[in-house]
Amino acid sequence: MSHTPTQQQAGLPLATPDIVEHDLDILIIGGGMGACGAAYEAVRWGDRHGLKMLMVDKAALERSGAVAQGLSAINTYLGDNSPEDYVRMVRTDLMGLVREDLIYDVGRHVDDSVHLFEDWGLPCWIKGKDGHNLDGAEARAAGKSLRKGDKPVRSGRWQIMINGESYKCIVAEAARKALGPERILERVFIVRLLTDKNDPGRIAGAVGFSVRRNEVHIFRAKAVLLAAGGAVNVYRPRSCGEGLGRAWYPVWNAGSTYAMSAQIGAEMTMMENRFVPARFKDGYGPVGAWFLLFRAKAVNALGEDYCETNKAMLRPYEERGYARGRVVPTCLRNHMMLREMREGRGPILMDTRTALRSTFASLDEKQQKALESEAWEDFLDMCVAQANLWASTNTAPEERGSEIMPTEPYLLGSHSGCCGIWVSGPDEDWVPAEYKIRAANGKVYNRMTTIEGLFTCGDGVGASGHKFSSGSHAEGRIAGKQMVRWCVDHPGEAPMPAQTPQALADMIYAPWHTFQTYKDATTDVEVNPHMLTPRHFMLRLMKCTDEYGGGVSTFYITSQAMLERGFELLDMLEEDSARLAARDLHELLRCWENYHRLWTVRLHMQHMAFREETRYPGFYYRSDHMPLDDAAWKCFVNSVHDPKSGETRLFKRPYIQLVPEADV
Ligand code: SFD
Ligand code: AMP
Repeated sequence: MSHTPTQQQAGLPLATPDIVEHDLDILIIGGGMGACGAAYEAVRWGDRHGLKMLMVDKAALERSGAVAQGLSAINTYLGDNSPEDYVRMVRTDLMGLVREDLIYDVGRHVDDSVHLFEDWGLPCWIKGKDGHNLDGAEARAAGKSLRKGDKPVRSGRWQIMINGESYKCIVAEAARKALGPERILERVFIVRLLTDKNDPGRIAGAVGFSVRRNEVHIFRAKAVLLAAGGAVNVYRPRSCGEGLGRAWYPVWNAGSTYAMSAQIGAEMTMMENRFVPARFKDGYGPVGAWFLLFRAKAVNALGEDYCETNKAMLRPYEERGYARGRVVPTCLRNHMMLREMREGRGPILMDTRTALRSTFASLDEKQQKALESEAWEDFLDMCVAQANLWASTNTAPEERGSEIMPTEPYLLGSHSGCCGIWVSGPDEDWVPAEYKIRAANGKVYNRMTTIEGLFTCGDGVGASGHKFSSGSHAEGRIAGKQMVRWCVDHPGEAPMPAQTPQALADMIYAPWHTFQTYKDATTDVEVNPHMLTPRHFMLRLMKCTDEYGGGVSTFYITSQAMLERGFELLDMLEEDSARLAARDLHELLRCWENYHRLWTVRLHMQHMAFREETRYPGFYYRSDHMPLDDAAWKCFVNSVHDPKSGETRLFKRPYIQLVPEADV
């Protein structure tokens, strides 16, 4: 690492940042579940080869990413289930279009990550002798553990309960211990990936800047893991005004994974997919534990279980083999709820009262109290805002139900959605050639993208949802090991980026220069004809996507004509993005987050325009193509952007079924 002249740290960025250069074998972008898994495994295999590696997170590792606040459940733990059944569940939930090789691969490895979490100190609930639930502390005191084969407390078939307020701290600590502090760089936001000057199909590194000091960092690396999470605040949230910062998924993940990979020409897949979670209204509290653990029902204003009264809405999908067995796809559950809202039978309530009271009937007073605190802990472990909201609105869940609502759309690849980057599957006989990406050396590297040396995991991998926290970690471990293999197979110099460090620094600090140039044109810097603040930019972006790209204001409906108008507005926004201005380092971060949001959500809309059917009713509707059309669209929609011409090409790739049908 070389470090050019030192500058005094300052609140505001100086016009000329220091340029810090790093020469590495492996660069890990992100510090979330996937990245922590990758670091753990890359160190395990890479240290013996003396590989130089660095993890770079825009935030502080201990609390960064989606698991920052903690979680109360691990949603993927197979236990007695088979990886084949896991594939069937994910396939059914995601309307039949998934990469079964990738999902199977996660399924066969994920429990090992959960056992590591437990070893590292994560308290997991375990069934006691009498069938009662032991929380993490009680289980430990009783000498029970998942690794030893004791049975977890399951909220659902795939989900297990944890005392997970400190989940991320525990996973981050293991990554930090593996890497050591000198191989972690926090509070550095990666802006762009860099490809080789002689071969644009090969990764050469990345560039970013410190959000605490005036430094631009240039990383040259042979292998890069891009694990910067999903995209939030790409659609106008239901919350407004001072509540605007509240969202379900992590507000600090701004689509960097999708934008940066697409920009350098990586093949993307299923970017039309999105996730619209049903959540407790305004606080965005999770519903899974209520539905699955407490067996609560959601009802309309008339007290009707709308999943029963609207059963006929599922028939067209059941008839074609969707919504099979016990799994009703998440989008179709929304589909039924949305009908109630549209037809005026809202608000929709989670019937917490009946759920708690019917469970109370079989419990003594102490057990009732324990159950009540479990219900609160579900929020306190992962969504404190919802507990605050319940407390401040005098909500007693045992007395009355609480409103739930479908939220604004999120783009992600690890939860109940599947947009992301097209990657290689494992190099094994059962994986079809169509699912393998062969590198120039003739070898196949699991989880490598179509850009040589660029890997991804978690939210980054497309067509492979329902990994959640544990599966993202396991997938990071798979990618981490493969990156080591890549480096060992490619001795010698790392590829060289085409751009000079100074040109990259100038690009990154451009919004600061814009501010310097125009700040005195008016007396209020926020009202200035020459420039755009990042906040203004984001509001304009979200208004456009919401109104034209199937957001909440149109009940998730869009069409070719609507999308086309949206593209016009987004193109104008992109033109104006050259005038984004940053007053300080914080705003510089916000500017670059917004560039990433714009890229990501436009690609999402381009994919929606290409797929002429409604594959995910309840997530979005193409009003001009309402039915599912298996004959034309039972395939992946992929895209490749050509950085030279600026064109994005969309095309189909075949879906190949690997796991035979059976009821799940
Ligand atoms: O309740 C840059 N998730 C749940 N998983 C479960 O197992 N159980 C649950 O209970 C889950 N639920 C849940 C979940 C998430 C959230 C937010 C809530 C509730 C409220 C999902 C998982 O958390 C999720 O699947 C994984 O965390 C995904 O892992 P990964 O690694 O793909 O993403 P990340 O953890 O968010 O990490 C991203 C990292 O990137 C950094 N970053 N760094 C540098 N430069 C940039 N430009 C960057 N942009 C981002 C971030 O700082 C972070 O470190 S429930 O809903 O079901
Ligand atoms: P959520 O809190 O909605 O993120 O869900 C947590 C887990 O429970 C995920 O694995 C969901 O797929 C699952 N889940 C949530 N609601 C339901 C439901 N009504 N039926 C079946 N599974 C659900």
